Amino acid sequence: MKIYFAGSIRGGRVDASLYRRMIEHMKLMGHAVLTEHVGSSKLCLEEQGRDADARIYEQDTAWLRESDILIAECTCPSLGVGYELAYAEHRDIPVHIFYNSNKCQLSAMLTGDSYFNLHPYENEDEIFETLDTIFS
Ligand code: 6K6
Repeated sequence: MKIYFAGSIRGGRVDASLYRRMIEHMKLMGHAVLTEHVGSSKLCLEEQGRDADARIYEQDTAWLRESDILIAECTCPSLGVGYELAYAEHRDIPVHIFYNSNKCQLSAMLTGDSYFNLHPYENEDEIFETLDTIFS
């Protein structure tokens, strides 16, 4: 499957290493993760100006349109990830949202939308078990 992985970038990188572990897990299952860079420790976080940011937007929305599924880690709030979730719903792309229920209160705009598959977790092992179930 082609997977779009969404995680916070300018919203904060506190969970970047978790994103990388989730991406690696999905790749080991034999899937293509189109957005591997979301787990990178070397991302540029500053605004790049309208033209450069437009290229990011065009590339990411193109990847999203060709994806079979969106996997999002939403513990760290991100406007960009919220946008991607709504974009995927609009195009009937299945969406799975992971969040640490001990660390955050997810927005009611996500928990209140029955389109989204919600996966609250308390420890990291639960994430990988759930990913195995989603892709089995
Ligand atoms: C690349 C080149 C220059 O700067 C960059 C880094 N920026 C981004 N690169 C790729 N995707 C991005 C970038 N910034 C945001 N996104 C997309 O939005 C990703 O797919 C994330 O899931 C989401 C994060 O949004 P914010 O609001 O936390 O940045």
